[in-house]
Amino acid sequence: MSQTLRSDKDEIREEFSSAMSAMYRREVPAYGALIDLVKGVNAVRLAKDRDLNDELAATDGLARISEERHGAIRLGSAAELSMMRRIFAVMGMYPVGYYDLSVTGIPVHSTAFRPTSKAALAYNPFRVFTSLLRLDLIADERLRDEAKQAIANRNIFTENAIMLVKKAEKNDHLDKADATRFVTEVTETFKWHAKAQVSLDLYNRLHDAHRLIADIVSFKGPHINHLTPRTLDIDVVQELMPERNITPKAVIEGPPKRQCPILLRQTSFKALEEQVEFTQSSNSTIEEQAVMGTHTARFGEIEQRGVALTPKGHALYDELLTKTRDQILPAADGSNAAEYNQKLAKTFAAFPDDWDELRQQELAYFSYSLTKAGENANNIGDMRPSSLINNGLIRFDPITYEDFLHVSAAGIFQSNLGDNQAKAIAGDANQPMFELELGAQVIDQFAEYDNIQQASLTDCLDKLGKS
Ligand code: OOG
Ligand code: NI
Repeated sequence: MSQTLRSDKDEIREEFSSAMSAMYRREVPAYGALIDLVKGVNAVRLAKDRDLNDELAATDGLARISEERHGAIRLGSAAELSMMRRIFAVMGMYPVGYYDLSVTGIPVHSTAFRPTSKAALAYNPFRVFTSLLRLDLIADERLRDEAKQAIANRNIFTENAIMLVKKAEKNDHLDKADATRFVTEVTETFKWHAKAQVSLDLYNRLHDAHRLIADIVSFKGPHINHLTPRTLDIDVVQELMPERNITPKAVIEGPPKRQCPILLRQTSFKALEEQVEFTQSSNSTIEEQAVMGTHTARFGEIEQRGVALTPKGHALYDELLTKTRDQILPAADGSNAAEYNQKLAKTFAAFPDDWDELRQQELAYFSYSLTKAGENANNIGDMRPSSLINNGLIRFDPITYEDFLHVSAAGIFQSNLGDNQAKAIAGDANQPMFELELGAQVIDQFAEYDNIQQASLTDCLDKLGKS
């Protein structure tokens, strides 16, 4: 029973991920160009790199690569967030992690909805970084009330979507026809609206408080603001982007280029400036023509994913990144990009760059599986896992990082805010408030990786024990 249920959710998630991609391709042509570029680079890389091929095959990661992506949305209220949680649950996507962006001057806090089990991730790992506006961080009381009112007046979900969520929750299942209808209805929520739900005057005041507040409050829905394919070689894609008339950010966010990729490296291209029709001010008495303006919201991004780090590894990553950024911050115009990359690489020399060392020092998570020799082995006695590895009976492969990075996420937000927009918003992390708004607790990412690692090792030892 639970097997069929799981695959239900997986199929809905896959259908949804494709529908979003098709929609974004229509809405933002540069995204289509980027997808084509990434596909080409991935194919070349896989053809050249046998080890990478083997590693992806061993962790069930090969099939998912070309379909893999994440998106991001920003919501306005607890009601929107908790309904979104219920919608994602129908697709087998659950809130993992808490990201406090207020520390970087952005008035939101966030989670990532994604599948969690090894099988579901291998099937389709689609994730959506989901942020919630923190009205409590808007200083101006009148503006805060106007923003709250505008959010309260909108309904970002279709009636059918809500009806189908309730049906799925009740029966723990959606049949094929309902599943397809569900995907169509839910996709509506993510589409772009060229008509704002506020006046240009209110938009401008929201925008003055923070550009992101205007983006969240001004529209009838939480348009998907980017969709990010996964590349197997981000340095090559970054280099080739200008040839396709896409201008990337000056530097790649995250760790430097390494033999053993860790966590996540990302780069993005600037948001589009789009025409928007605003409502007439409520106090205007004469019939005005539509008030036209512009808004920058939607951008493109690519990422390369590496191994998930343990808390110890994550702490080392944070330490080295802070150390780098204490010495140099990448300039938006790219003028110090080479120097930044050099400093970053130099500082990160302190992070072991060898799979076995990363494993032995417990800096990263690995998935264990039997080698051919392991499958044929008998009488292994009471060998310890390390000897089983040394004797070639068990192999280990990096577990892909499925989550996001705080500093990188902040950088991505900024890339779409113009370069000097980092206004100081005093804030503090408030995970309990977020969980109250979400209507659930967020899942601890480390526990998830640890479970997958443990289960793979136990599985190997069981199989060896039986032979
Ligand atoms: C989300 C930014 C976070 C990432 O890849 O780190 C993100 C946003 O701009 O709404 O998507
Ligand atoms: Ni992103």
